Amino acid sequence: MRIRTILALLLLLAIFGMSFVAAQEESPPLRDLAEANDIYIGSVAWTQHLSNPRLAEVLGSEFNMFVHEHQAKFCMIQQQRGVFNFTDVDTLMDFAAENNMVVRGHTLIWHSCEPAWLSEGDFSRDEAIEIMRDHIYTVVGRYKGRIPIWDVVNEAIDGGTYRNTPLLRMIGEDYIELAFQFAHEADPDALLFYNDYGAEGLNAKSQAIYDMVSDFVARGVPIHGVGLQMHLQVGETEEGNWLAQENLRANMQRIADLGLQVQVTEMDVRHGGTANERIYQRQAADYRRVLEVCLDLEACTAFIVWGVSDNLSWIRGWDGGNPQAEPLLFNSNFEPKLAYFAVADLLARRAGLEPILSDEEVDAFMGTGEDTTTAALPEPTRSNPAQLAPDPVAGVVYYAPFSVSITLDGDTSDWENIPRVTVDNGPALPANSDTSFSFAVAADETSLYFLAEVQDSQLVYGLNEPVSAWYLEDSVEFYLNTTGNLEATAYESGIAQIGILAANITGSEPPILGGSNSGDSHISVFAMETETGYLIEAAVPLETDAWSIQPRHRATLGFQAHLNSSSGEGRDTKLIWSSNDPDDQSWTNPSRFGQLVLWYKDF
Ligand code: 9MR
Repeated sequence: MRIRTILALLLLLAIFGMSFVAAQEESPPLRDLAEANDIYIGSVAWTQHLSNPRLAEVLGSEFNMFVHEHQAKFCMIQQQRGVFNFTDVDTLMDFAAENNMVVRGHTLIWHSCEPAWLSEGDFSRDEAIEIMRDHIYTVVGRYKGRIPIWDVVNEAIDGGTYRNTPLLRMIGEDYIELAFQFAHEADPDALLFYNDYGAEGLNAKSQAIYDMVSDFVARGVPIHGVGLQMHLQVGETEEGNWLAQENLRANMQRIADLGLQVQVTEMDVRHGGTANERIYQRQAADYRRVLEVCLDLEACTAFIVWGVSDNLSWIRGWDGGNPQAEPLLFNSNFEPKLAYFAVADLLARRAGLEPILSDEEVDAFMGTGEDTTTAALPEPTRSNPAQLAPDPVAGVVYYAPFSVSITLDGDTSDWENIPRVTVDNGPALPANSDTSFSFAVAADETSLYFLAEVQDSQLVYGLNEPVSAWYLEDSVEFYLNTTGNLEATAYESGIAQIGILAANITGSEPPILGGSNSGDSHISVFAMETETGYLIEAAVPLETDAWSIQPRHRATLGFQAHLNSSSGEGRDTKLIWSSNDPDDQSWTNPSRFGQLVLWYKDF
């Protein structure tokens, strides 16, 4: 069925107040299409959801894999030590069996759902191991042969290291492999997965997971797969982003190369505010791009969405979520959305079946679209192999390596091999050509770091009132747009012009700053005079009230660097990095910035 027909039908039904006749009736259910591709398509529920007949019908007819959304977790099954309650899990198992769905067990060990008696208890290593063994043996043993796949350990890595969980503190890092060992002993035929979020592409977290599971494989710890949760923000898979297909593919491929399976275990695509047509389109494209990478890879064996209909999504109740979010394949009336058809159509095409959408309909949401924020850039290259990120593209993009930790101390040896850009051009050039600056940017898991080395034969600072006239004297400006909308033409929260005055040479605390929203940056500054001018090192937290910058490969920010210099009275020099800002408009128009792209240094 064509989208236009569906929309017309929806409109008619809305007008006449009739109940919706599922538009998917004319295309095969997702589960048939998935089977034709030899892959599972799954979704989740709580027992209470099943009392809604519409939900039960959609879940049972569209999906061939079932996951307990919450009720098979440790804190739900063993609320008191030694007292196991399987009522809810059994209800869900019966539903799955009646609907001929394969069950994926979720999850045995997860720090977020440990009963208080365990997480707050004071157990020795041996006691904690015994508790873990007992829980895993009892749960896995009970469903032996009926739950063929388990998420054994969930979310045990945080950033690039082991998460500090109660079991880690009681047992040590080997609690993870012990859990796999016990699950294997309880059901030697079950496939055992490690599952996590925020590690779908290439970043420190996915590297830590890769290192851990490689080590398990090498040492014969029984592990069979890695679950990539895939809780996405709309647009995260778009070209140039950290989850663009090439990055997702690279991560999945390296896991597959270890002989492990990969499953997309909890996909949803959230968005801010109220959804609109464009959000539905970009969301459909995100679903389709992830599914496409999965279908390309034989090792990717399941594609699971975290909920059936938008109203039941966990995102609506989550603190960091959105009560209006529509992140799933079905809307709150259980009607299939564009994302549903994007998924169904790809499954149909890949199985050689009749397409469900026309090529034009697919192009309409997959097309790069007029509001994508990244312009076409040349393929990143590195002229110096030791350099930690690709060469900057003059005036357009700066690739900032991470994780590189920098100390703000005036010693620039920690900036070695970080790309350096010299800026000696701009709308007001120094009369005696004595002024220029070079800058560099890097990141670690907590901060963005900036270096500016200014050549200037005459330092002028401390003359002007910082709030209104700061830019009339010697100062460096770094600009950031963290909103994801690089086309923004006005300042708003998340966009900052951070003017760092040479006056900081005096060691002022807090630093002397100027510029729109500069206070939002919570920047730390070290400044000192040098033989040829002055130097500034600065750090901006990745998490502030105004922004949350993800330290991920290819995360893209708007970025600009300026220099103001004075030889006595007022500013006589203005140097600008971004070639999109020849006439000094960045202070009022952030669309004039260039781009800062974070680059995972091992990539
Ligand atoms: O969707 C689940 C929600 O119903 C539960 O209340 C919540 C409890 O913390 O867990 C949610 O599912 C999580 C999953 O188990 C692990 N990955 C993140 C999911 C969303 O929080």
